Amino acid sequence: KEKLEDSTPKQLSQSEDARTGLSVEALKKAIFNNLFYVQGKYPEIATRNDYYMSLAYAVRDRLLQRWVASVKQYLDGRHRIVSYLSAEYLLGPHLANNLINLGIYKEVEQATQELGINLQWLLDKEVEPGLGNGGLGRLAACYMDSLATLEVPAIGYGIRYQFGIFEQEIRNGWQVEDTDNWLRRGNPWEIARRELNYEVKLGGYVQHYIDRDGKFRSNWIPELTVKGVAYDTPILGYKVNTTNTLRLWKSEAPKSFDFQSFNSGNYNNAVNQKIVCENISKVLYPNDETVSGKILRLQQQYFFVSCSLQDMIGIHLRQGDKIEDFNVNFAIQLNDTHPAIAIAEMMRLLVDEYDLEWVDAWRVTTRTFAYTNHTLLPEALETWDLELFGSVLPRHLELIYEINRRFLDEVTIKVFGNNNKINSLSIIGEGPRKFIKMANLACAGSFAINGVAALHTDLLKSTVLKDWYALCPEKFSNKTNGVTPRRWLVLSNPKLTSLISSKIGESWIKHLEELKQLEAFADDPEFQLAWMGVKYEMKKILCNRILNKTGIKINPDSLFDVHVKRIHEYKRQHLNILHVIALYNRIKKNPDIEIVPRTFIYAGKAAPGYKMAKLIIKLINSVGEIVNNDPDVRDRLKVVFYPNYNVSNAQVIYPAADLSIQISTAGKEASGTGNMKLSMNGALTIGTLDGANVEIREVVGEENFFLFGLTAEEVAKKKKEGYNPYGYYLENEELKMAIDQIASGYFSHLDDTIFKDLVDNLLYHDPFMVLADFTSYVTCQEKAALAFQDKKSWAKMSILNTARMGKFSSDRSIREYCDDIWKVKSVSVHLDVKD
Ligand code: CRA
Repeated sequence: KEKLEDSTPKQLSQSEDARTGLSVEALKKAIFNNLFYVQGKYPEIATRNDYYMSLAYAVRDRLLQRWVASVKQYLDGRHRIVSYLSAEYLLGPHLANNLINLGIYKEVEQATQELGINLQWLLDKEVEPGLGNGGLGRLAACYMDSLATLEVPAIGYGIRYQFGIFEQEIRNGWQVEDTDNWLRRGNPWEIARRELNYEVKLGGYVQHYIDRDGKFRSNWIPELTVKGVAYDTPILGYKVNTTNTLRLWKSEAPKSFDFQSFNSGNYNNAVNQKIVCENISKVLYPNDETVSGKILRLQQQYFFVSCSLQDMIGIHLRQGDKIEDFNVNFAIQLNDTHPAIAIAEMMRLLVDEYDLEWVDAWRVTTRTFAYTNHTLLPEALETWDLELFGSVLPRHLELIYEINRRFLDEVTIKVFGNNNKINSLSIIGEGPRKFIKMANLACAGSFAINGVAALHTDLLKSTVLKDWYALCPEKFSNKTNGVTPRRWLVLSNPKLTSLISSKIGESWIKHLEELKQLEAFADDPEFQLAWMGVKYEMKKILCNRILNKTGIKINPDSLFDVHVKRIHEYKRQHLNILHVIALYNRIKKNPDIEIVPRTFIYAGKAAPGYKMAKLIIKLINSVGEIVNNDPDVRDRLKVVFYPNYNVSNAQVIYPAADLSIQISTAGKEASGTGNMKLSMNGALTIGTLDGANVEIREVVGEENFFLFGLTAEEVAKKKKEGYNPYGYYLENEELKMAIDQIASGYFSHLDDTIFKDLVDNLLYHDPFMVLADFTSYVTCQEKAALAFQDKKSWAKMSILNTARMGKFSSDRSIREYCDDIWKVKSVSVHLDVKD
């Protein structure tokens, strides 16, 4: 009886309650209790990790209270739910974000201080979950934040990788990868729901038979069955009670041992099976925008999709609703084609397991799914060798054939006689080996298709998905990406946040368009001074970090030229380094030249198998070694490669940037999101008309944006006409000298072999038109340097950049998805008990 009373609402309602209270006293009590009862320690012997865990559990308790209320309300009220299917979630550290969203950052700061510990010291202890490669995974994380903040009932589904994106070290200028053992000290933010598990079949064959009612049936006899166990992480919205679920699946063997093998003495076999099953969720594929075509990857995709669909159907049926009405309760968004197998899996579940007729099943499926395309790069468009696919998913292969047959029957009527069109729309690709085109499966099975920036959507319609657009224009729309201002301003730039709020109040944090009010202060000298003062402080913090990490001392007064993102030829980190070399040569030619001091800050990971990207990292570091140590340079130029770019590091880098480098070849970067985060933090952009840059320039104004380079149209035209990079090399003396130096070993201790592949590629192929854009880039950079010298006008441009970034809040993106695609409404969540 006593126990029951302990958990009555009466207890919960006290603001001093150690489990739910938000006062400093309650929080202190909670941390202390957890140190004792969760960590089993007392202050004298507690480690920093013990304190981190104690605080994290204290915060989690507060989330759980809101989470339970949210789930209950969603189910009781029978609300429509958005389900986001994504193979990646690049979440970043949870603790500080949860403190901000709970609105208790200050209270916790005080509580920890009174306990004699420094909050920052604990925050730094958190190992971030790096369950994504880059933009796509981070976008999923921003969208989870916005969904909760906008009080939209939503579940994020994905994979609980035991090892996330590798950790990058730089040794002798080269990238070296280390495994990311993020779970080694446990994860206080997740709750393992052992009871919530599903079986997933893999491999084997399909039997066909006619049942007693004369119905044609298929029976999939798998070679292997794995079990997916749910691990839930609560995702709290900003200053609301809504707490949604991020449900990640871990793969396990259905029984720890295969008893048959075990009993017959085949111990190895039994243990092997366990390993094979656990391998599925073991590690994230570290490729951004390239597909690997490996069996394990297909198994990963199918594994998480199957668990997620079974889970959703379970939720749906438990509400007492008919399976035919699944699409009334759920809208499923496919984050690129990685989860597109869901379309075939949905058909399998409906037809094989729930006995629906094909047409009924297809109606439900095509009213459920919507597909976001994130790239135009051909190497990122997923296809599976048909034989490989059939060996993993034999039943799905049959289903895809049937989907395709029926679909092509329909299409043939519309585009009669046009075989090229039919081939391009077919889900099965013909060739020496047949293959399955996942983008086509996604398009055929979805009611909505969207790109991630205006230019990207236009290019989708006119190139990669041209025939789809002609076939079903009504499915297409644009949803320009956005980022959450909670993490990317409030959390990473608290000083700028206070400065902004001191002028316009705090409601901009939820309504980013309100930043517009800052325009009124753009000319105010006092505000400009304060604004640039914050920037300077953030630059000094970054200086210290860089000194600690790389040993390089940089000058906070110099222009911080920031190029941070995955390393890829299309993102053209090498164009930037050619500019560095050109400036260096100007100094060497005339050591007394007037030049704006600059620090070039690079960061980003290269896919471990991407040779050219790794070579670009080596080149950056090699140029840095020469430039940073040349006495003639007199510290006016510094090149830094900040190792292991991840969410935590990004949070320190963005606020310190002066110039945001967004120089991808036009037409290649679908959107970009770092461009938005940098501009929000008051950096000015130098960029091409690519991805969301186009829209950023539109809102900040062309006078506050440094534009250069070929347009997407010009790039396409040049390519068609036959592009000759060598001509550009001969034409521009600075370019020629820079390339000659790289080739001759000027930056590599006279080793003229290291960069040969890179140089040859630029001179004779240059698929991303680095040389064509060089002159225009260098000239534009001169303009930027000149502008930087005029402190007042720079401050004004910087303020206007931030002031006009309202559009790029992920809240705006999510609102558009909700209204145009998902047709879902928000639900405000109330706690049963009032504080
Ligand atoms: N690599 C695009 O390249 C875009 C993000 C999120 C990417 C970025 O320009 O901002 O998606 N594409 O929409 C991708 O992952 C599979 O394609 C990315 O992160």
